[in-house]
Amino acid sequence: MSEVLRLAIQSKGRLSEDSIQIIKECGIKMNNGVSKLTSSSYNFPIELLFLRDDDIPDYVADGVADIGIVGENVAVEKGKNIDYIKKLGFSKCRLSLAVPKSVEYKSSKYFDGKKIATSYPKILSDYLNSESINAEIHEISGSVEIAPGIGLADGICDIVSSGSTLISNGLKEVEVIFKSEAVMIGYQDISSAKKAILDQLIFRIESVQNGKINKYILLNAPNEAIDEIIKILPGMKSPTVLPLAQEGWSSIHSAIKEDEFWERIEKLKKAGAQGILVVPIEKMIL
Ligand code: PRT
Ligand code: ZN
Repeated sequence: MSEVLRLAIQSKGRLSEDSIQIIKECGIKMNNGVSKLTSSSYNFPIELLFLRDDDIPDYVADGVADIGIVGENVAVEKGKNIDYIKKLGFSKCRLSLAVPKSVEYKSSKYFDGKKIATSYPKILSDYLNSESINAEIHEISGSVEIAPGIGLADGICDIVSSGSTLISNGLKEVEVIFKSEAVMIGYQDISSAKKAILDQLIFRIESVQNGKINKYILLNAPNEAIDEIIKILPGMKSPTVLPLAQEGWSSIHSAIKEDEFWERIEKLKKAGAQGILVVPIEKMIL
C-alpha cells in the first residue's frame, strides 16, 4: 500500500472550519463528510483525523498523526517534541495576564506573591521565571475569567481575542505574555515517503497564501508612460505589456501585494494609468 500522510485537525471548535478550508483550497477532495473520526481523500494521499485540539500535540509527538493543525498556545503549552512546520495565519489570539479593573497596576511586579489562575501553567511559569516574579499558579481547565470574582485568584492568565470576555467579567488586560496563531506541527521522525507528500502539501498551501496576499492588476496607459509605470509595478518577473487597438496605448498586467496596493494606485494614476482593474488571485506559484 502506498503511503498516506495523516493530518490531525480539531473536530469541533474555533480551528475546525479554517483547517478544513486550507485542505479545500489546496484542491484536496475528501471522500466522506467531516463528521466522522477520520476521512480520506480520493485525489491526494492524505487522511484527516478529527480530534480535540489538546490531544493533537500528543498524537503528533508519538507519530500517530504525521502532522497536525493546532493553536501555538496549545502546542507550546504541551511542550512535546514536535517540529513547528508553518504558521497558518488564522485563529490569532494572545495569552494575557489580567487583573480586576479596580487594581492600580504599574508593572508585572504586581504579581509577586499573588495567585494567578490559568489553563496554561507552563507558558505562564516560563514567563514568570523570565521576569523573576514569584507567584502561585492555580491551574484550572475552564472559565478562568471568573476566578478573581469568586476569590480563587488575584489575577488570571488566559486567551484574549477581542477582550470583551475580560471586560464583561470586570477584568483588565495588563500584560501580553504570548502571541498565538494556528500552526502546522509535525512528527520529528517522519519517513522520507511521507515527507515528500508533506512537501507537496506545503507547496500548495504556500501557493494559496501567496495568492491571498497578492492581487492581479491590469491597466491601460499611453505608451510614453510605460517606463514609469513599470517602475511602480515591478511584478513577478517583469510586467506584461500588450498593445491596445487604440494607437499609442498599451495594456499593462502585473501582480501587486495587497498591502502596497493603495499607495501604488495613487502613483499609477499620476503616471497616467487609466481603467485600472484589480482582481483576486486564486493561486500563485513563484
Ligand atoms: O473541544 P476542544 O478542546 O477541541 O476545543 P477548545 O474549547 O479547547 O478550543 P477552542 O475551539 O475554543 O479554541 C481553539 C484555539 O483557538 C485556541 O487554542 C486558540 O489558539 C484559538 N483562539 C482564538 C481562541 C480564541 N481566539 C478565543 N477567543 N481560543 C479561545 N478563545 C476564548 C478565550 O478562552 C476566552 O474565554 O474566547 C474568550 C476570549 O475571547 P474575547 O474575544 O472575548 O477576548
Ligand atoms: Zn481544547
